[in-house]
Amino acid sequence: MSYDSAKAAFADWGVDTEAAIERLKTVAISMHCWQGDDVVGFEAKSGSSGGGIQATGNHPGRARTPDELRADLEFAYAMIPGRHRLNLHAMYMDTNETPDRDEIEYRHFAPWVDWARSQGIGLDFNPTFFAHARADDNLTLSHPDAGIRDFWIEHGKRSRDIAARIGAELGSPCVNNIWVPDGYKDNPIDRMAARKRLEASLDAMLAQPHDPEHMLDAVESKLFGIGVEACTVGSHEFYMGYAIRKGTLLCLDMGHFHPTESIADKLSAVALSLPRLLLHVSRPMRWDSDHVILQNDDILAMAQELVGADLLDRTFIGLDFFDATISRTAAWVIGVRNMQKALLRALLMPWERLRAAEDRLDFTTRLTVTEEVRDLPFGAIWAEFCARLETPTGLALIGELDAYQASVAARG
Ligand code: RNT
Ligand code: ZN
Repeated sequence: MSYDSAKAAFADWGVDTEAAIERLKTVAISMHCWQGDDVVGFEAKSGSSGGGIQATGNHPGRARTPDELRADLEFAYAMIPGRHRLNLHAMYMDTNETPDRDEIEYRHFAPWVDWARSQGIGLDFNPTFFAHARADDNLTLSHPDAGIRDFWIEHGKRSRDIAARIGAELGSPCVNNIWVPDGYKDNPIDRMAARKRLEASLDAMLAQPHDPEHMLDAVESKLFGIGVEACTVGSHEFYMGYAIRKGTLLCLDMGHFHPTESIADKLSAVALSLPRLLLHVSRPMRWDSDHVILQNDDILAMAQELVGADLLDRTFIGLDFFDATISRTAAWVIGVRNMQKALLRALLMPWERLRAAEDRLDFTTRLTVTEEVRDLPFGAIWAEFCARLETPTGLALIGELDAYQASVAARG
């Protein structure tokens, strides 16, 4: 179907496709560097990520160096319409030096900033509290040993300084997201002591104020992880209270709640108490498995809430998944595009008609409308969006993805 016919079909429902396309152009999604190399990073070490997170699979083509990762990222961004961001983790430093986590400095990340500037993209940042000997017990900021806590507090402080400098260099606030794996495999005796230690460590880490034009702190909760089944110190309640009291962003990861909970439902609730939110859009399957996101009900519901509750301007959208059984570049491209498609579908909903039906308790009409508009020619609008931003779709996209994967498959 041509764009003009599709535009007319939406116009019949009172939906302006041009406005939707223009709005979607302004949404930058923070693409996570760690899908490109199975959460390994570039420190002088080897081994698994630990902390209960794990990429599974051995598809050829894993990026082994910062240059390989940047090449893969450049390809992926070329396959994604619009201008987006890169979400870096501290363990992705680019340097010949071998600083420990409590020794990192801006210069170890400066090549990423030069590259981001050349690409015209913004950067976000994360301290790395896992994949390290001092995190092997799945206790970092809440460790009973003050020496270990201090080590991680120093890492967190340095990460904030680096993130602030990145944001200043690029002229765009760098979201610095704090996730720690801390928890207990079996029932702890003193949860309160652990949570008080985490709180005190966070307070020490966050004590130094930074210009919000350069850096924004975020804290990420979790329900449980492999090896920390009984208690996660930084639970949802812990961080929701902390974020409200301390004025940080709250990060909601879609894999970090009970599987029957709707994370979309939480947005409007927490947004009443928090001016800004961060999302880790992910797809948990039976556990926090971090599958590549689909255009499934969970993602569509999330996008609908962002649009319907008018939260797009105060929510930072980051992705968090890692699949090593498929082309890693294709995983990025599919995931980011699916987030955009979900947002476009939400932007193309007849909101006024739906709200009016709900307000007069006409739930029949509300349901009829949501189900009928699924049949509108969304694909033609998406194709037009991609064409205007010179990005391939369909078979042409698959050809590009295949050719790039073939070009990296020989990496060792
Ligand atoms: C882990 C958290 C966290 C990590 C990244 C790599 O469960 O989701 O966000 O995935 O920091
Ligand atoms: Zn996450």
